[in-house]
Amino acid sequence: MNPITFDLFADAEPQQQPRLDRIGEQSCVLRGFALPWLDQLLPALEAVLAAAPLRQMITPGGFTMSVALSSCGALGWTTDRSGYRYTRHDPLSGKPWPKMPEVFFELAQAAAREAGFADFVPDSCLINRYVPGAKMSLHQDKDETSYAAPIVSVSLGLPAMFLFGGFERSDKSQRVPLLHGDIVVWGGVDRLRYHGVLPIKDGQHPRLGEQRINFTFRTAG
Ligand code: MD3
Ligand code: FE
Repeated sequence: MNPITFDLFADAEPQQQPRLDRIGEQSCVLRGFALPWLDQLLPALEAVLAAAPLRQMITPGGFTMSVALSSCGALGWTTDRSGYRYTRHDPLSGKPWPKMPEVFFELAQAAAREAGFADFVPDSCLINRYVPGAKMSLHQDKDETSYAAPIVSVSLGLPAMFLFGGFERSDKSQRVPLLHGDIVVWGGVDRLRYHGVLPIKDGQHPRLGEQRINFTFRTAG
């Protein structure tokens, strides 16, 4: 072979983003992982939201969350003046939360496996809807029965700046940009880190319009 024309990187596609970005010891972003699933995911999302509409909930402190929420799966997360909890019924309708669509479950399990967590069995999918200006303040997710399982989060629509903090509220946060189709998996030692989302910037997403949708899959019960 002619050493001058030999290209060491011929197959490496260096202009493409790395598929897996590690953001913590047991956390990573799977860039674009949800994109091939979208045509199945979006109709399933519509069906869930028709049965359990998005609604803005009240925190125990009396503030209305800027993010609108719904859930599917056996358990759904809710908050009101009396506290945070997982329930088997949607308090709006009094009916059980919609069943978790198979495509949701399969995607969450495939992403967890890709991140090194075999046999993730989520029983809850929280659906968060952010419009421009909506945010989520720094918090920990501590309402689940066990912290052994990871959490899988799917970002769709407008971009977000995710804050990935430490184990005390005052610890410095890392900023992680999350784009349409990205999936983040958090587990093990990173499971109880503080985290949040900066206010969403104005914009129009070609597929989802003026919003960001986030699915958060958990083993809650
Ligand atoms: C990081 N949602 O619903 S992804 C939440 O984008 C929530 O809507 C954000 O925080 C969103 O509770 C962030 C989910 C997430 C969940 C658990 C975590 C991020 C995490 C646990 C540890 C570190
Ligand atoms: Fe959270």
